[in-house]
Amino acid sequence: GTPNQVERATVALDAAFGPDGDAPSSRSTPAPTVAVAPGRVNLVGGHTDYNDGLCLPMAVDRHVAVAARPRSDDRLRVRAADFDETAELDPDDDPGGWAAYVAAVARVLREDDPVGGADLAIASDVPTGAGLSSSAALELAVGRALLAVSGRDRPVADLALACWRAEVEGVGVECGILDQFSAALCEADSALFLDCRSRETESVPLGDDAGVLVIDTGVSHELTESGYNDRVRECEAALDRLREVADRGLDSLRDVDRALLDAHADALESVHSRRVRHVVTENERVRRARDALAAGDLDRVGDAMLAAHESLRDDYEVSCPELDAAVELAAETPGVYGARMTGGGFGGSAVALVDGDALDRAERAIRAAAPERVGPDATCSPAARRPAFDWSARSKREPTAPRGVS
Ligand code: GAF
Repeated sequence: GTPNQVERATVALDAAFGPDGDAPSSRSTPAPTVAVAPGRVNLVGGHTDYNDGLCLPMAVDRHVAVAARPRSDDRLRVRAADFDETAELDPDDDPGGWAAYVAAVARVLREDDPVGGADLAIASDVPTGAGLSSSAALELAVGRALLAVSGRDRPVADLALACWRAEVEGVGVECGILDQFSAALCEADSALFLDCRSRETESVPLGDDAGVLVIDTGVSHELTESGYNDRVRECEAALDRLREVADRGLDSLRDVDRALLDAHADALESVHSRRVRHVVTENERVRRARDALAAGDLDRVGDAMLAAHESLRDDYEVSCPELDAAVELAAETPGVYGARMTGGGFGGSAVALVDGDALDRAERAIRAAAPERVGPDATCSPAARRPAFDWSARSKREPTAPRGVS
């Protein structure tokens, strides 16, 4: 759980750098600042974000915690408790691995804020490569910690954008803003309707009847090595072609609707027309799911999720046999309204919307069948129980920079 990550990060900070950091011994040691950010699942709205589209993510009850103390110099020392590694980072270098995210966030923040040196320790229970956005959770928690120890403040959406830039420019994944906005803005027990063009958000409560399960296929996905950037390129190529043939201005695929696609599908390479069809229909599904969730119509949300999976599998081609098997297994489990792959795809996790009363039974049934049906390392767990540690309430009270918990 999260309190555990906060504790682990705090202990790791003192173990790695000493309780005094670089403070003169005559001064009493300040309690460390601890910043926290969650992983996410996306209920609907896959691969829409970099097309200025719509998404409906929710936070999972798994978090990255970063404990931090300011330094009197500019040095950035970081302990990663989960990897048993300690590094001193130069934000202008790319250290690779987990440290690249930390360095990139520090570099981007320092462009606008005099963010000073710090000793940091990271502890996380967001699995990596599982499609739960561990990297964005890391970026947000590091960003919050660095701002807080430097006494700086930023509106939370600005911090999310800075972390998105860190990912794109520092790590080289041409992603959209979904993951960073999810880690920054999702509230407990709610989905977040996110318009990636206007960057407007709206919390949509899940309601007491809904439960959510994560089925981790155990097949690791690595965005930097997957076909992710290929899909970004394909969308750009399709948009360029549509601009040539359509008689109206198109800023992004968000501006394409079914009528326009139908009118010009023949002008596109067939693979590009399928990619666009996914984006167009997925934006429609997000609206439908948002409205259905707000109305408590979980059947309709589940239908949108199942249709989204088919579209991601067939039109967008970012699924894999294990994800398809996970969705199929979930869909035939009593109490499940719908399921789909979540995250970038090519491995990682599926998400299932489940009748709250049937959640435990469905979890047990899926977990028991998953190793045989999905893959030897497949697991199933609830996305969120009411979190014992309410990070979202903290971030609502302190919208720009959560402070230490101790
Ligand atoms: C990954 C990316 F990082 C997100 O920006 C988003 O595109 C997602 O895949 C697919 O919806 O998580």
